[in-house]
Amino acid sequence: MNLLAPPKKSEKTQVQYTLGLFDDLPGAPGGVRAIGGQAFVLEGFALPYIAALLPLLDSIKRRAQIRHMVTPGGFTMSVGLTNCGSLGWVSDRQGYRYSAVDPLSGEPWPALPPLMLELAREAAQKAGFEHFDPDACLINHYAPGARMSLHQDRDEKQLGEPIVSVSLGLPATFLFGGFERSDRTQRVPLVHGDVVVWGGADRLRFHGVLPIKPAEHSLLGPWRINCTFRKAGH
Ligand code: MD3
Ligand code: FE
Repeated sequence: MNLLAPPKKSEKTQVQYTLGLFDDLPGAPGGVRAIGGQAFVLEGFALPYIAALLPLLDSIKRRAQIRHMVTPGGFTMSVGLTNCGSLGWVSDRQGYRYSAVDPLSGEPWPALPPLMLELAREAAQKAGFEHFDPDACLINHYAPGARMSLHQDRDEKQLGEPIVSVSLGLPATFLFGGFERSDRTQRVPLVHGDVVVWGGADRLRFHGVLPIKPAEHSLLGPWRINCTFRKAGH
């Protein structure tokens, strides 16, 4: 497979609008869809990184296993997760927080590999956020049927920093809401290789993921993996 080729027609979702600003970037594998004032889908942006990225994710999972965390309300999440970076997101009956150690092993989380840092930085820059310096990468694993209910991400110390998310494997419908849980949501289809960057005002919108439809992905089998890069500490 030529990883530098543009995404196949079949992998493309409907284009909402493309910003002329990005049209002449050399080597851009796909278009850019704006889904909010400061939220952008970079179509296929991660495709050139995937061959190198998958073995890095395997190695992270060997050292910090995928687990299903319990929410403060006592529900077990359908999404399995792990982390890399100097901080990792954890949840238990006490609440949500970032922790420098993996509570299962008592060890620090695996380091953020340079290639993953580069992917996150390049994507943030393409969306207009310079000098993104993430210290946490949350790696979510969705089997068919797994979902993420509407929530806000507000545990990070610097809410001015963007979040970069990389979608791999099975397609998903991302729900992008407003600033109140009850606000209407926009459905954003995401496919393998898409990268989404959220910043500014859009950073605090409610969001979630609809249940993943049963299917097999040619590289990842019956899984969707989503890596979200965050600046969680100071
Ligand atoms: C939009 N993950 O881990 S992408 C999460 O696909 C999370 O696994 C989803 O929501 C997933 O918290 C969605 C990441 C994402 C992260 C933060 C956001 C999207 C966001 C903050 C504001 C708006
Ligand atoms: Fe989130």
